[in-house]
Amino acid sequence: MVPRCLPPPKHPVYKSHLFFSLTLHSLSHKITSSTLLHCSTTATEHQVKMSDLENSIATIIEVFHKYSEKEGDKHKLKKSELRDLINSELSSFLGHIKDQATVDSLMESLDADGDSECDFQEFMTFITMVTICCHEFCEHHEDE
Ligand SMILES: [Ca+2]
Ligand SMILES: [Ca+2]
Repeated sequence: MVPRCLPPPKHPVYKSHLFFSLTLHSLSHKITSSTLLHCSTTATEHQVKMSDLENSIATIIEVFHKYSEKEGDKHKLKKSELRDLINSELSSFLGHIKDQATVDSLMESLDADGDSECDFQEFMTFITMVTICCHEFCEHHEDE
């Protein structure tokens, strides 16, 4: 089931979720260094099979870095990197970004710290919004 009728990137529905607080710090203490070691070991050596959810988390991290490392700061997406990521990895859900104004507007929405780039935390807010929209879309269509 792939939702294909999500609102475009500039749609207000995304902004409404923008500031919901991810309590990252309350979660981070639960992720011990051994968990991180386990993750990196399994990702590189495939010694232990990761679950679907763990695989999805690893994929999100991997995809972010695939694009963030292309130009400039390796840990942040500049506008062109963000556009390329969406056009290559999210176009089934969000469509293609063709004009600069859409990229500018999206970056403005995501850029919480105002450095004109999208870091991983800002990216995760975006992925969370898209995921929530997908979930709402699926629930809505299940009820019909
Ligand atoms: Ca970059
Ligand atoms: Ca930023």
